[in-house]
This record gives sequence, C-alpha cells and structure tokens, in this order.
Amino acid sequence: MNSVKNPPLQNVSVVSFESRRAHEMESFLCEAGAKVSLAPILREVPLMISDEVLYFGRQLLEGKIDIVILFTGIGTKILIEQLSQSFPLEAIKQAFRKASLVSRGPKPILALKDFGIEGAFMVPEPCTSNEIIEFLELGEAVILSAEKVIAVQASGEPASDLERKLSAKGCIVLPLSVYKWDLPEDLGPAKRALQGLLKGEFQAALFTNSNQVKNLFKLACQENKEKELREKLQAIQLGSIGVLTTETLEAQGLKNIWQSSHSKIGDFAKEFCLYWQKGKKTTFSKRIFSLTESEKKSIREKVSESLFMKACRREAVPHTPIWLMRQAGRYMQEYRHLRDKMSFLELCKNSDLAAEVTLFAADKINADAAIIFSDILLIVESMGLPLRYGAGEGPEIPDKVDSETSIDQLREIQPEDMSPTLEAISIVRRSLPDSKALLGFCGAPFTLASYILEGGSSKLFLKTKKLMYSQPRAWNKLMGKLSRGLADFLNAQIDAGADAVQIFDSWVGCLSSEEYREFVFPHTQALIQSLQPGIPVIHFGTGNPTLLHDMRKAGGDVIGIDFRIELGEGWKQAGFDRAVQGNLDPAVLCTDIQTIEKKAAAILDQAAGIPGHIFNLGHGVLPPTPVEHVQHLVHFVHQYSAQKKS
Ligand code: 1CP
Repeated sequence: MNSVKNPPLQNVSVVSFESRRAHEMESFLCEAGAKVSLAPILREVPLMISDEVLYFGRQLLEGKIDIVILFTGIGTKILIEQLSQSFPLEAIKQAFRKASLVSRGPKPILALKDFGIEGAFMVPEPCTSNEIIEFLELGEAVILSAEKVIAVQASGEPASDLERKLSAKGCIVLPLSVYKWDLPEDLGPAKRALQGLLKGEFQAALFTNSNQVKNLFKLACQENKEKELREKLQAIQLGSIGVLTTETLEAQGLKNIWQSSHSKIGDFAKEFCLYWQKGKKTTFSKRIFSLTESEKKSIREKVSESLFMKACRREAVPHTPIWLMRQAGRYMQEYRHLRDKMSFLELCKNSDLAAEVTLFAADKINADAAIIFSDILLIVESMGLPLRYGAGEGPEIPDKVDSETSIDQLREIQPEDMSPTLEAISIVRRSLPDSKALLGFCGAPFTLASYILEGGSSKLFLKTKKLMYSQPRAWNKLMGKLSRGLADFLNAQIDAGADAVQIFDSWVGCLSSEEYREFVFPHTQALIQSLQPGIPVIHFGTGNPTLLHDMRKAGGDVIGIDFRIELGEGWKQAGFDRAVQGNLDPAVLCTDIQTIEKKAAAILDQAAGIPGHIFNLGHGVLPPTPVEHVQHLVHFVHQYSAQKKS
C-alpha cells in the first residue's frame, strides 16, 4: 500500500487500544499511511482453576455435559489448559468431541483445532444471547430442551443474560470463569494515549473490545477527566469492532461511531481505511443511521411480540394480522397532494418524507405492518443505470443492457447508495408503535433483471427470455450481480431497523416451473440464504401458482400467494411448515362493501384459523381503490378472524 500514491490514511493520527494483536493493527494502519499510537489497555488474566471448572471437567468426562458454549479463543485455550492440570489431556479431548460444541464466531473453533478437536458449530458474530438461543433451538445439529446441561465459557465477564435465558428454558447452566479482564501491567502507553486524546492529538480512536472503552474511562476517572475525555472523543472519529463495543461507547453518550462489519483485526483495519478514504460516509456503516444498537435491540424485543411477527413464526394470534402491498400510494388523496409538489423519485429519496408517507399509510388504514416507502427499481441506479418515471407511464431504464459486455459493465450494488431509504427505515422504526412491524423490501433478481433488460415494464418479456435462453452465462452474471447486491441491501435494511423483509418477484409467473428451476431458483435461493438469520423473509410472486412449490424451496418464512389460486390450495403448495400471506384480488376492493366482506371471509375460512396466516392482497392496491374500502377491509379482517378464533 505504501507504493500507492495516496494511501487512504495519509498522516491521519490514530490511536488503537487493541492489546494482543496490537502489532497486526499497527502494520495495517501504517501501510495505509496513518501515524499510529498503540495503547494496549486490556489484558486477560487467567484465574486459578475454580471448583466450577473442576466439577465441569468431571461431568464432561462422565459424558454428562450436553452442550458447551465457547465465547472466546483465549478462554477456550485457558479452559483446556486448566482442565489438563487435573485430568489427562487425551481424555479431555475425547470428552469434548462427544459433547455438542457451540462456538461464538471463528476464534474458539481455531483454539479447539490447536488441540485437535474438530466439529464445533459456529454461531456467526456478532451474536447476542437471543441469537445463540435461536441457534440452539433451530440449528441443525443441537437441540435445546429443558434438562439439558449446558456449560458456558463466557469472555472476561459472565454471560449472565444468556445464562438467565437458558435457565428460564429449564436448562441446567454451568458458568465457567477462566479469566478476567484487567488493566495491563504497564499502564504507560494507555496513560499517554489518554493525555494525547485530552490534548486533541488524535483524529481517530479504534476500539476492539468493549472493556477497552470501560478501562479508558476508568483511567480518566482516576484523574477526574471523564467529562473532558467524553468531549474530546465526541470530536473525533471512533471505530468499533462490533455491537457490544458500540453499545458501550453509546452508553457514554458518544454518537460518532463507525462500526465494522468484521471481527477480525485485519479486516476491521482494512474496512476502516476504506471508510475513511470514501469521505467517512460512503462505505456502508451502521452508524450513519439514527437508530442506536441498544434502541434497536429493545424495539426488536417488543416488536417480536406483535401479531404480525407472531404470524410469521406461525404462532397463534387472537386475530389475523393484515397489511396491503402498495398500501401507500395513489389511491390516497394525501399522497396525491404530496406528489403534486414533487416527483416520485424525489419523494423516495427524501428520508423524512418517505418515512412520513410510510407511517401515514399504516396509520390511516390501521394495518398491522408498515412497508417502507420506496420502489423496487431505485436500486438500478446503484448499478449505474438511469431511471425515470414518466407521468402516468411505467418506469423507464433507457440504457440498453443486452449483452455480456453491457452486463459486465454494470456496477456491483452498494447499499450506501440507498442511504435515504435506510435512513427512512430508522426514522419510521423509531416512531412506529411496537405493535406494528416494519417491512423492508427489494425486487427479486428475476423481476429486476426483466426491468433492466426490457428497459421498463413488459407484457411478453421477450428480451428477458431471449438473453436467458441464448446467453445463459451472461444471464447468470446478471442474476448473480443482482442477488449479491440485493442481499447486501436487505441486510442493510435489517441493520437500519426493518423487522422483516419482503422479496417481490412480481413478474416471475411468466415462466414455467422448469425455467424457474434452471434460471431463477439458484439466484433467489442464494439471496435468501445470505440474509441475516432470525428476520422473517416474505417471498412473494404472482402469475403462476405452480411455482409455489419451487419458491418454497428457494426459501422464505412466509410465502406470498397471489389471487389466482385459492388460499387453502396455495398453502398446501407452499407447505404447512411455512406461513402464508394473501390473497384477496385487489380488484375486489374496487367493488362494494358486501362483496369485499364476502370475499375476505372466504379467504379467512380457507385459512381455517391455522396459525401463520397474514392477510394481504394477491397483488398491490390499485389506484382507483376507495380508501374507505381498504379501511373497512382491515376492520373486517380483524373482527371476523377474532370471532372465528374465540
Ligand atoms: O406516485 C407515483 O406515480 C408512483 C407510483 C408508485 C408507487 C406509490 C410506484 C411506481 N412505486 C410505488 C411505491 C412502491 N412500489 C412500494 C411502496 C410501499 C408500499 O407498498 O406502500 C413498493 C413496495 C413498490 C414495489 C414495486 N414497484 C413492485 C412490486 C410490487 C408489485 O406491485 O408487483 C413493482 C413491480 C414496482 C415497479 C413500479 N413502480 C412504480 C410503477 C408504476 C411500477 C411499474 C409497474 C409495472 O411494471 O407495471
């Protein structure tokens, strides 16, 4: 990197608080041109072997431990070393292999490997206690149930939240403390860094563990300089390695935090350089949005009890939740007034107004979920394509994309290009009642590919099918680019605060099952498999009910069913191990109250009170729909389904 003309951090003074991998951090930052100060401020102090660890060792050897949850690489190493003081190493290794080992991130797995122990399951970082429990409950190989004996090797502090939640599930929890965090023996570098910060010598401070933040404030407290430190840190760029560290910084009232999406030191440093180089805003950073990690966590916990989220998980609910595709739009007078003043694209790119439209629509019709106001097509701009919405006509993408070369020239999607939408999600989530879920969305790869290749809307999809049949390599490149970028975009929406996401495959019904399987399935499946676990995915398509079976296989917790098949039959195709959403014909909303009630009741009768039905239309609300009809439908669905269930 030194050979590069303008290294990304040229002459930027950075203080790093990492300890064990301090020099690795230093070499990455120096290569990027930074002036680096290393200030190790944390050390792991192995504890004397405790009675708990001895007891654990005996139980493990007797095969009485079902699951061992390992939080850190260093802790795993110390644990095995401590045990080997009292038990033969070979026996310990064998006993470990017999238990189900669950590793938080890759480091415990590497530590186990050093002892020749393989086969641990990894819960990807960052993972909170809820995610670990979800993994234990839903993961493929470990089954959590009451009476299971679970040992938890936490980091330098007890994992009390996880232990409490496991105990509440009836498990027997053995906490294992093998080391504690402390200040380093040599406090010189940390104290010099503190002085440097107070004098304003640094432009950035990097934290790779939440305890580094705590220790820095501990040192400042000893000198009565906490307030001053906070002020100085507020004025520079802070880098955080993950959720816990970010939360600890936020707890100090700090907001100017960039959070890495990587937990490895090298990747953290590289990503930070990229962030700085792109003007500290373009690399996707969770911190540019207004919702903090702790806010998000507490909102998510409450929203997970909403009727919509319960239905996504196929849990019983007192009445059927309902929202409508295109619930914000031209059928609403207030929306039309707003549109008189600005173009559709201007509206989508104004995060405050997009948030307002989203909230207004969900409130006006009393829906159980809001969907962020945007459009599936905006993302094509991130691929370098122009997008226009002509008055009264469909969308236009005037640049021709019709060959492998033109597909190669398309940019990879960058979620930060969609920051107004991401910001709008955070704004909405903060204002939306906890009883309502917020949906993020994107177009599915096929539907977006069709708009790109046709240059807009289409009836026959000729250009799309032509490329698909005659240039499969080019087709797969386009679909691959879309599915990768859309996964990043949906994950960014989830980070910004979306509770669930919907994938719209609006035009996929122009294909046969065979074509779907060959040309679409692998890409949609890859997209869905790349999404953060634990967030419900609604997979919606229209036009060809015979695709439901393949769509189900491609993925989705909820399958969106259009109006061309009866709901009961659609659910059978989608499988009763999935929730379903649908499926009133939007045209029905343009008729009369009596017909609306009759048709809606028929759908609820078909759903037969089976947990996992979300009422919706089979496609979006049509512009001539009277808004009172929509309001009546929502009221009727709530009332009728409550009566059926009582
Ligand atoms: O004001 C206007 O003139 C713009 C009309 C409009 C609106 C309100 C368009 C143009 N898009 C939207 C919003 C929109 N689009 C939302 C907002 C959230 C909500 O549902 O309330 C969503 C989720 C979409 C998704 C969308 N856009 C889809 C998938 C859903 C579906 O209906 O199949 C599709 C296919 C589009 C493309 C699109 N956007 C707009 C138009 C006119 C079209 C073309 C439709 C076509 O090709 O026939």
